[in-house]
Amino acid sequence: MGYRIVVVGATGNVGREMLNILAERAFPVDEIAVLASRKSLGTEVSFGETTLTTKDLDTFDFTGWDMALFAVGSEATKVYAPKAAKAGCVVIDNSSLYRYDADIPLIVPEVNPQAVHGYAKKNIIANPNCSTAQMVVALKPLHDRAAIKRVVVSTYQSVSGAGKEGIDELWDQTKSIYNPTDDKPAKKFTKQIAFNVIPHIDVFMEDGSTKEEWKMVAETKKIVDPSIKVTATCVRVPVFVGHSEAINIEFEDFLDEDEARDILREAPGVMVIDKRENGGYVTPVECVGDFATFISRIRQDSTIENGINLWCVSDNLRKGAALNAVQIAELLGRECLKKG
Ligand code: 11C
Repeated sequence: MGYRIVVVGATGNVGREMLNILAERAFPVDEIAVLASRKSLGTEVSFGETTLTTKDLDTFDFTGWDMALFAVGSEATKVYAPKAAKAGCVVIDNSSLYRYDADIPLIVPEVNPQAVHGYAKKNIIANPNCSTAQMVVALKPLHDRAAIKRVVVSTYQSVSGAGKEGIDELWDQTKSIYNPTDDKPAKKFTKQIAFNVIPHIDVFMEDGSTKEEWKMVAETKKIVDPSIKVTATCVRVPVFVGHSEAINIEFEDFLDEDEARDILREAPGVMVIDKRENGGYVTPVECVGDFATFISRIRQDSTIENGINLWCVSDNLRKGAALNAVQIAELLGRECLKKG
């Protein structure tokens, strides 16, 4: 016996990945409904070997459905997630709307699976930001061994984090560089993204950081440990899919680089590719379509007593969004909504 599942925002990049991953991981589905806004109504999407036609989110009745995976912006989530939750359908939400609500669990299943039991307070579970998800998968097993004091992270985030418009802008601008009569000025991004990097993701906060940077701080504290200090610089780079992060970690206790590598090799969701030779590390193009968070370049930071540097790469549409949401659905099913 399986679940009655709804995917909200099924025509977007993340919604489509959710459907792919539900099928790839053979999630026990009895029935699936795919919902979209009016403008995408009737669009066909693939679910394994089958083709599904989107229904109207506005008029959909969530009663009797077990879980709804939401992949729409905060505005639409604010309207429809409470409707679903009230109807008894557990919402797994990919937007940032509920992440910082103390009554709503924010979950990365490899890191804080025990938090799933908190779902019942509001019938909602939040999925973290992509740049946080991959980082905490790497941090947690190291924190368990040597207690992390402080993290300094610089991100290299792909344009797919900004949705289809981000992907289109990089593609069109890259082509236009070779055809100067076809100028493609920045629209989605604040500056040219082709052959450039932009140290600005999401809106500016009062302290000069950006909201993306703030999210990495707040979400790491909520998911892993509130005592961990995090400082982040988030940068958009001309890569289609796959976020990369250079992470510097300071621990309470000494942790040798070889032990860190061994710990990460055993850690759930992590794949260590770390050879000290040309190409002995993972780059974003190699992680696309994969489930793992890849860790490379693990090495001692010799400028502090207890420090490690590493390089962390993952598919932002998968571990950073759709995969993590499906893993939450699996966890919820296993722990709280058992069937059969
Ligand atoms: C980006 N990380 O790369 C963002 C996308 O809070 O879920 C995801 C934003 C979020 O632009």
